[in-house]
Amino acid sequence: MTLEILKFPDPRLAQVSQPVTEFNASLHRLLDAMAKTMYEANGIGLAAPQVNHFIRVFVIDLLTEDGKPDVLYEFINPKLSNGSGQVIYEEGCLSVPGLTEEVKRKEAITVEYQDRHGKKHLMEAQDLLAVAMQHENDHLDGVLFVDRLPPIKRRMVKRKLLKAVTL
Ligand code: QAP
Ligand code: CO
Repeated sequence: MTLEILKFPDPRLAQVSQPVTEFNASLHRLLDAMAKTMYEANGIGLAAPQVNHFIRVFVIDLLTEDGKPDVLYEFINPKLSNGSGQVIYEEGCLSVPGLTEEVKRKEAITVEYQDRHGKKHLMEAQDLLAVAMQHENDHLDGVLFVDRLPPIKRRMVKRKLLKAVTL
């Protein structure tokens, strides 16, 4: 069973998600369904609010060179900190299909998070993993990668996206 992915300009994508308090079977079922949904959509990251669950959860798998599942990361109640350096990646999003734009992010970050059992972890990430974590963490605060573009670019891209919806 895969989940339906909310698409821009759905206002639900702008909601702020709430912390997870219960690490129970329903959380585990959601995590499993999110991974499956991400793999079927050929994504490398998916946040719970993208599938209409407004809790602070996201999954990431950077995939192998031939696009197969590699290491599946599950992050619950993540707190990103100590960002350093800058990188520019061409980002896309399963909620904004067909659009990619260059976004400036921190090159390295530290993240404190819980696993599906509620156990706390600390992780350092660089490059694509760090970028993916920043992109997914933004979803938990109702922020899309298009919101991270410089203002003129952002207006241009949003107009184009809105036009494509009403056609
Ligand atoms: C977020 O993005 C991300 O437009 C995950 O037609 C983006 O999985 C992390 C996708 C950049 C790090 C760097 C987008 C698939 C997937 C599309 C995605 C599409 C098909 C995007
Ligand atoms: Co996204």
